Parts: sequence; structure tokens; C-alpha cells
Amino acid sequence: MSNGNKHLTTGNGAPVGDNQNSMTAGSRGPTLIQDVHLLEKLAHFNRERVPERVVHAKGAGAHGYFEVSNDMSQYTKAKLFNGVGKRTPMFIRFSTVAGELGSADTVRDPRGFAVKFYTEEGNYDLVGNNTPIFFIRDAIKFPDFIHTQKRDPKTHLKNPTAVWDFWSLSPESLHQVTYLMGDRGLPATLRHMNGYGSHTFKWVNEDGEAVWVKYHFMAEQGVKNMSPDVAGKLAGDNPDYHTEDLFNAIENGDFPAWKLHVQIMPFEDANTYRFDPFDVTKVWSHKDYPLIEVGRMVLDRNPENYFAEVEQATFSPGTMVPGVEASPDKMLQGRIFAYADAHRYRVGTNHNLLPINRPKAEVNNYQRDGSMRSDQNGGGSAYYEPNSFGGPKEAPEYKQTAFQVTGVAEQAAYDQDDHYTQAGDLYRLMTEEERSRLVATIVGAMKPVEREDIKLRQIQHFYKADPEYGERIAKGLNLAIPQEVK
Ligand code: HDE
Repeated sequence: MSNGNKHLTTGNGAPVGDNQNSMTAGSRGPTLIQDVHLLEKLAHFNRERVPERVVHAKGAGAHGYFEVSNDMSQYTKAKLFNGVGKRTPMFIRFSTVAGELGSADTVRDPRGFAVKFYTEEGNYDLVGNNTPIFFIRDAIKFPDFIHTQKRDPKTHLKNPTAVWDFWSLSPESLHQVTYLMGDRGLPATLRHMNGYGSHTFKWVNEDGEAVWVKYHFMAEQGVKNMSPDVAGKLAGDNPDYHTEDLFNAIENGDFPAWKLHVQIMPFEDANTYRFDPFDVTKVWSHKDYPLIEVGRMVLDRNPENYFAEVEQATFSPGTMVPGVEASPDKMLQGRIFAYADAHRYRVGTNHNLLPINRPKAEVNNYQRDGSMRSDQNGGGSAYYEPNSFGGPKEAPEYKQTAFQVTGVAEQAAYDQDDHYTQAGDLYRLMTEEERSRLVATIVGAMKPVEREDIKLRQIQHFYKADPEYGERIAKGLNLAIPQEVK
């Protein structure tokens, strides 16, 4: 070991004699192809980027733990929610939605709030946002919706006409549009925002009894938002402001924490509740289903390496543990396919073998081979099932809970189309200052829309949510409320 440092080596572990000079034929001769160290450095450098996430590309992550403060075993057998004091390690990744990997943190956008619990029964991923709802409620519309949030294929610029054309033709988006254009569309930091599972999920207890559940992570630091002009300035001065804030807070021992609460809906209520509980554009009134405290999530460790732990992290709503099951929410159903598919494409077939994704629980299955199979690939153990050689067998007690399905197979729309009550309730919940900021933001966002018919169609939705809401936007855009909607 020269002067106490480790040898510099090639990727194959061979010591490198010279990292300053390429090998040439004579001091001024051509570079020799036999300079393997040079070739390897250049070739690996060309391959450093993996595809960024198609949405939620810009993000920041942290490690921590979840600790139960209120035993949930009456509702779910999921061990991470059972027993006061039960502690489970977890990893979270926060993110914006529409921007690319190098885009600014302080843009108006929902924020991803993706939590991976490394439970003793396998990983559990709760892949939510900082909003309890979403713009659409059928997965089939997601690629189109995201196209309008990304760059125009011709100009390569953001296109407000596309954004508002899609939203004005998809009235189910009104609730989340109101949320996004309000103060919570610009969180002051990643620490000062709440997180939500957004969807309805199913919890099942040891007796096989099921309830419906919605998750709410309430920031102990409180919710704080940023004014549009500060957000705009930061987007230029320090595009990584949120990333830096989270890293420094944890580095300085100022560990952010969230109180996890749930809303519990009795299984049968789903058939009679006044809103479709599986429609992710709608919330459940807290009066109807009050928040119940479950535990506390604390972030107390920064990643050692961003690429290894944040860029390569793979979350999926389909990654569930016994006691947690899917609801028929069409968005959740679509996501259960899409995420694991995205991971196999973006990170690789064996993404679950990477340290950040690898479960703490033992993995025993017959999945073999595939690119970058970095473990023992099952060694010489049984590689098919059923088998007579003691290979792992299924455990019937962990079967998913059977449930009734009714109706005919068809491409059916949701039964309920009231997209205005809850959006109007949200507007009416706001203070006058919040409403003024909301109106100013929407007017500013809609002004560049090229087509007046799109503006008028969207104004009708605001008006149906609340006449004052619609009138204030129309006034800001110097347009009259269409007679047909009055
Ligand atoms: Fe995502 N979403 N999403 N999404 N989403 C992805 O996964 C998708 C939706 C969310 O930090 C992708 O690895 C579909 C709702 C977060 O790694 C992709 C639909 C909510 C993250 C994908 C939705 C989310 C993603 C992009 C409609 C909140 C970042 C690459 C059915 C409840 C997770 C990737 C992380 C990432 C698909 C809608 C949140 C493409 C098909 C609703 C927080 O798989």
C-alpha cells in the first residue's frame, strides 16, 4: 500500500500504474488500444446514466424507521402495524412529478411520497403523494395525462393549452387541480408537507375480517408552503433547494417525522357511501371516518450514495405484505402492473437484488437467472415446484382474502360523476387569502392557453364547483360565464 492509500484498480481489481497519462507509441505517438484502463474508464463513463423515471424523475431520499404507537391488529395482521413499540426500518423517496432528473425542486407540482417498509414479512411499499387525491381515476388515461404535463412534441416546451385542454375534458381532475393550484402545490420543504397513500386499500386481520383503509402521514413539523415568487426565484437560484434542505436537516440531526393515521371504513360501507370509495379523485370525510393514529415515521439517516440508494430505489403499490391487499380502485389496479414493469425496464430484471430494494426478510422462490443476477441464483437448490427435494412451498394461510365480484366484464365508466361537490368544498374551506392566491395562480396558468373554448369549458367546471370560484377566474381572464352553465 503506497503512502497508506489503497491501490487504484481497474474494474477487474488489477492495480493501476498511471491514472494521469494514456499509453502512447512514444511520447507524442498515437494512443495504444492496449491501454485497458483508459478504454474501461471511457466506456464505463458512457454508460453511467440509467433511464430516468418517466414520471417522478427528480427526487430525494432518506432512511429511517416506523414505530407503532397504537396497535392495529384488530384491523390488520400486518406485523409492521402490530404491537405498540414495534419498529420497522424504512426508506422514503420524495419527488416532483413532471420534471426531468435535472429539473427544479420548487415547481408547482404534486410531490411523490414513496415509502418502503423493510418488514419481517417482506417489503411493503406505500407509493403515494403529498395530496390525498389524484387528477384521474382510470389508469387508461394516465399516459395521455402525463403527455400533457411533459413537453410538446413539436416545440419541446411545456404546453399550457394541452394541460388545460385535457383537464377541461376530464372534469374528474377538478378536485386535484384545485388542490395543486392552491398553496399546497408549493411545499416550503419536503419536511413540511403531509403524505398520503391516496388510494383505498384493504386491511385484513387474523380472523380474515376486512376493512377499507386510507393512509395519512401528518408532518410533525407542520405544513408550510412557499409563495410563488420565492418558488420561482429558488427554481433559478437553487434548483435543488428541497433536496439540500432535507439532506442538511438530517445531517444536522434535525430529524423530520410524520404521524401516520388511517381512516377505517367498514367493509360493507363501500356499497352505500355517498362517494365511490374506490375513486381516487375523491376523499372520505373525516367526520364520517375519523383519523386513527397508528405510529410515527422518523427520517434519521441520509443515503451514503445517491445513485445506489435513491436513483436505483424501486417502489411499487403491488409490493404488499400479509394483512394489506388491493382495493378495486382502477388506478391502483393499473399501478400494480405498471411499477414493477417500469422497474424491470429502467433498473433491470433483478432490481430486487440491489441492496436498497432487497428485503430484510428471507427470499425463497424459484426465480432464476436474468441479467445482473448478483446473488447465488439459488445455488444447487430445487429450481422448480412442486418438487420432492424440500424446496420452499406455498403457505395457504397467506392466501389473499377471497371476495365477491358482481356484474359483467365490460369497459365501464364509474357510476358517479359528481366532480364538483368536493372541489367546491375544498374551495369553500379556503380563507379569503388562500382563495385569492388560488385564483391568481389559475388565471396566470390559464392566460397563455391559446383557445378560448378551452378556457370557457374549464371556467364552467370552476363555476359548477362554486359560482364565486368560476366568476373570479372568468373575471381574471376577461371572459363571461357561459350562459348555459348559469
Ligand atoms: Fe405513479 N408511476 N403512476 N402515481 N408514481 C411512477 O414508476 C403510474 C400515480 C408515484 O420515488 C413510475 O419507477 C401509473 C398515482 C410516485 O420511485 C411509473 C399511474 C400516484 C412515484 C408510474 C400512476 C403516483 C411514481 C415512474 C396511473 C400517487 C415515484 C417510474 C394508474 C398515489 C416513486 C417508476 C419513486 C412513479 C406509473 C399514478 C405516485 C411509470 C400507470 C395516483 C410517488 O411506474
